[in-house]
Amino acid sequence: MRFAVALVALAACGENSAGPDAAPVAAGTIFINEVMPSNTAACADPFGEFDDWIELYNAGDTDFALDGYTLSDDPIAPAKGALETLVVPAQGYKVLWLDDQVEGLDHFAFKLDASGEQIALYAPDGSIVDQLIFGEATTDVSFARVPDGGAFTTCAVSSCGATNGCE
Ligand SMILES: [Ca+2]
Ligand SMILES: [Ca+2]
Repeated sequence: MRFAVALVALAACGENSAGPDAAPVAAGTIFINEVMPSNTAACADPFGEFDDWIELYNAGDTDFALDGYTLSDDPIAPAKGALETLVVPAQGYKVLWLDDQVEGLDHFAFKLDASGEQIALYAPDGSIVDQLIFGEATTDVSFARVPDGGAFTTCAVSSCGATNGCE
């Protein structure tokens, strides 16, 4: 009897997640806005370390909670990094450190390959919200969408946590 009740509860939960009250769609609103696979002097994390970083940008007018979203450099393992309680503020930015260090929720257990690879943000349903596939990266030069949310270019003057302009 208990088993049957549990099955009914699971089915109801699945229906709700696909219903009209589902979480807001991130694609087209949340962007991987800037990526730096090789950082020696551009932007330091709160511990003073020049680690690999990416910047998310929220083009929307409301704060966006990333609970259930994941980040990965490997399409075979999209759930490498869980974004948990992180929030991208409305019209704002969130810098994430790919440093393989245990330094907080905005630090992740993998780094970017400066010789080229990819980085993608996944929605809770596993779909890709945004991604960048990049070639060899120049040290302290970022791949950045200019203007914010626009097309990728390279920026010798990067802007972690601030609007992209390459200057
Ligand atoms: Ca660090
Ligand atoms: Ca920026």
